[in-house]
Amino acid sequence: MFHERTRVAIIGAGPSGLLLAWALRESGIDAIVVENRSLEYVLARIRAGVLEQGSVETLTRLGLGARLATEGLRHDGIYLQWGGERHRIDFAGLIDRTVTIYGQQEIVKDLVTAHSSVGSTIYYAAQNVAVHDVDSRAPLVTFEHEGESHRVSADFVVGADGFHGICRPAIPADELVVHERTYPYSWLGILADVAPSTDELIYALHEDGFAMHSMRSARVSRLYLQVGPTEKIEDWSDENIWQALQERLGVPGWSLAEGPITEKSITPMRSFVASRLDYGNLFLVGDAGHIVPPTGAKGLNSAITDVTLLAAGIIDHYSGDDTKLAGYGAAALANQWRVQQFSMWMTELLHRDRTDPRTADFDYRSQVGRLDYVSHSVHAQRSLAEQYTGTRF
Ligand code: RFL
Ligand code: PHB
Repeated sequence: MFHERTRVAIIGAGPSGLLLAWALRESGIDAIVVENRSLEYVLARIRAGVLEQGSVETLTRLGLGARLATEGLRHDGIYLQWGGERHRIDFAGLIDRTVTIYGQQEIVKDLVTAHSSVGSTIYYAAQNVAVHDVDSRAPLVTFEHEGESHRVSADFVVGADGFHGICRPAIPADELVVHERTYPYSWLGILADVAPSTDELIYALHEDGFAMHSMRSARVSRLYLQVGPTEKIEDWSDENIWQALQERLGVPGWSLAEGPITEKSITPMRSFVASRLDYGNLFLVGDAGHIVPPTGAKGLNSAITDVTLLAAGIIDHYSGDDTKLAGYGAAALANQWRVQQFSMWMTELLHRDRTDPRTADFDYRSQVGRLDYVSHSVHAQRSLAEQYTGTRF
């Protein structure tokens, strides 16, 4: 049995866990990170792409902004598209704020590089990870690593272990309420080796369903299609994917360049919020505590907000002030509900819901009415711009 002691034991080496460990380390607070997947798996996971301006500022402040500054693509706006027309929402012109396109796996790579340069303790491919006594003053994490049993005692345990992790279930069921909603559609996402056919992201509502054109670099495109909730990726040939993208993203005088698809997967759409993000000395950050449908690009960004709030609370705790730590759950949830309503709004604005044939047509026409309103009202555009680029209240 290998016994270690640390101030903060972090479960999960996704962006939330690695960023929290880094932010704490910058303030001289030691942490141990325990991850059940291999480093290769963690580095290969393709997910988010849009960073709010505040997230870029946070990463830069923590010394993680070098590659982000040179390789990130700053976007001053997005396009909304419906009825064969494309309309630009000019964030920079409206509210002087921007977003940056930088893949989540690039952030994870930067964090892994930063941690390995200072020798942080991160256990990858840990097995049977379990948390114990989180409601006591002496919480404990146990796991197996390379055939050895480990026991880590800590002041705090942080669940940064994503939606399917073990930390949220460590809160007794009668202490936690789950607020959730599923949507009757999923996203089929692809990465393709082809230069993007657009300078900024296109979000399109089409009679056949939602489609989006995003990107990762000047040579790699990221595209999404709304598909049915039970569809399987095997049922979608590359040819059918491109055909649907051409159909839904097409506008007169513009064409979508195709290229080899290097990754494809289907993600269900879900909204989920745990009623509490703290329990005793256990704290939840990121997807462990909440999930948004990806339409508003908020999952990673709100995880970064959680980490910023929790890091400030833990740092103050070690200076003798527990005010921020005691307020962590309430502050993170307040931000989360703002993010939830925006993500739901964007999702329902842009997806086709044909579940009920009696309302499907009405719903579609009112979505078009809403988009038409946004395209004409500078107030609506400012509100969209403010929420998309990130509110920091
Ligand atoms: P993660 O990334 O799920 O990481 C959790 C880590 O915990 C590990 N783990 C465990 N470790 C130890 N023991 C256990 N028992 C464990 N169980 C799990 C996992 O292996 C993993 O390494 O959660 P985290 O760090 O909170 O990060 C959250 C983000 O990943 C997520 O919110 C975003 O990817 C959501 N998202 C987007 N967010 C944005 O802000 N902007 C976007 O443009 C955006 N696009 C997206 C997205 C998510 C998507 N998918 C696939 C869900 C697009 C898509 C398609
Ligand atoms: C992405 O590039 O993966 C992406 C962009 C915007 C979203 C969701 C995902 O709303």
